[in-house]
Amino acid sequence: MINKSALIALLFAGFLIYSCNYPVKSESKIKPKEASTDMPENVNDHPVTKEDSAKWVSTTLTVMGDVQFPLSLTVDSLKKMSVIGLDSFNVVCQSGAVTSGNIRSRGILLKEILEKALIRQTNHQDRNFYIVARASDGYKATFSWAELFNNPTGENVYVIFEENGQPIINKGAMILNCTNDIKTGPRHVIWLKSIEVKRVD
Ligand SMILES: Nc1nc2c(c(=O)[nH]1)N[C@H]1C(S)=C(S)[C@@H](COP(=O)(O)O)O[C@H]1N2
Ligand SMILES: [Mo]
Repeated sequence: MINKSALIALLFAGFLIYSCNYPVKSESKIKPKEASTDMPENVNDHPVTKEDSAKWVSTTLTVMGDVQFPLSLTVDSLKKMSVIGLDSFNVVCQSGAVTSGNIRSRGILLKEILEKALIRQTNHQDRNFYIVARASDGYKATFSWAELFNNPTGENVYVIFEENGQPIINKGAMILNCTNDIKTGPRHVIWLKSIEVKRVD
């Protein structure tokens, strides 16, 4: 004859065995997070301080590399070229965060600068160049010759010198952007200091 406390002890032991074999929640059963190629970025990763701007601002844009006429451009020289106005440009980080919104700007096409500097093409088939837009803090963006000269993107890459009716002070004096990029942040180069043309060996 089993007494009451023995029955309780038996039930408790049974429960313990059950819960060890069938844990309610198992770490291994938690679905791993989806792999992402994006860096975990957010708006707060992009503060531009007055100190940074004072340190990195470049008032000349050097065009160099595989070009016949290396150039040194200022905002004044850009103003003498074919200036285009842009409405409501948004800077969207790779993370999806809008870091700057609804910017009205003025600038010229990068293509016009490269046509002036004249890429040193030796013949008709010599088209494998890449163009690096470099900032004074070391940030850079890359374009290909075909992207600029044989694709609609060429009509969307600008060197900007004015935002919302004002000269660019904090992020300038010149900024490069590519308005048809899906995320415009990565190829939005603030503190632009050089455009470098390089031939693919
Ligand atoms: N020179 C320079 N340009 C840069 C960066 C930088 O660190 N240095 N950060 C980039 C990133 S990650 C983003 S999302 C955008 C943010 O631009 P905004 O601060 O003008 O909105 O600038 C891009 N351009
Ligand atoms: Mo970003």
